[in-house]
Amino acid sequence: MKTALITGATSGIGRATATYFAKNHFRLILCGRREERLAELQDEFSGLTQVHTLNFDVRDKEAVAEAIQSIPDDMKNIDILINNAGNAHGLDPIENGDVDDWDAMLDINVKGLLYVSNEVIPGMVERRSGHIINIGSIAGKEVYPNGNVYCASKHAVDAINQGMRMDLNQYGIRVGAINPGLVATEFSEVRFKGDTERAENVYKGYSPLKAEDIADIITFVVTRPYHVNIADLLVLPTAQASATILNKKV
Ligand code: NDP
Ligand code: 8X3
Repeated sequence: MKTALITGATSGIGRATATYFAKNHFRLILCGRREERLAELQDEFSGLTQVHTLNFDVRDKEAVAEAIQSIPDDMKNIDILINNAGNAHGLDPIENGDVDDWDAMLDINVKGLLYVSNEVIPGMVERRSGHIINIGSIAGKEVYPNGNVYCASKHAVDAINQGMRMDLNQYGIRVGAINPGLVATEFSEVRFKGDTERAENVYKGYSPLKAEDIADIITFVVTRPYHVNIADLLVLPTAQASATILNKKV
């Protein structure tokens, strides 16, 4: 049975992916900062599969290392890494940007992804086996007004995904990105710092993707035969034609 480590498993896409993986009886290492949610997930999935939870902030290099090195021996060999933890912080024109928001996005979405990967990749290289899925975004393919630093962070994920694939190919490790458009999760709540009304408005008047849509696709990607690597996938709600073109009537 495969072992999967999912960052950002406490909400949205990560949580839905954990649910899909548990139903497929993958052994799960679930990560996030909200301990009570990790405990809930452990309870929820324990009848289906073996679950280990890790509570750390991906920004903290030492905490990332300590947490991943603490994984019990019987779950240490990670077959699948889902680099999902991330968020947008703010939606402001560059001249009004909040430097703390910029730090958060670059530290979490880019450096956090690298810190986690840095702890997991050596084992995959040693075993000449593994599959890494990086969760990018349409914001990693296009830039939209006021998206500046969030888009930069996701363009970095796109570049890292390509670079990882090239470097790890010689070890037989598969690497691919899933780049969603708008998905209704806690993403907008976080982006707008708890302004629920503004967050809900993002998804009003059309059908956004659900976290489960992306989880279903991730499950498809990681269950392909070994010779198939889905390297880069853009997934939009039907109502969305690009980062900036949204048909609110659908
Ligand atoms: P959610 O806000 O619902 O989930 C974000 C997850 O990331 C949470 O589990 C959160 O856990 C975790 N996380 C955030 N910051 C940290 C941190 N510093 N350390 C550890 N974990 C952290 O958003 P989504 O599910 O939508 O987002 C998941 C990924 O999908 C992100 O990379 C996002 O950029 C990407 N994405 C989202 C889209 C959308 O429209 N929703 C579209 C395209 C891409 P906790 O708070 O417990 O630490
Ligand atoms: C999340 C989707 O369009 O808000 O990456 O950037 S978007």
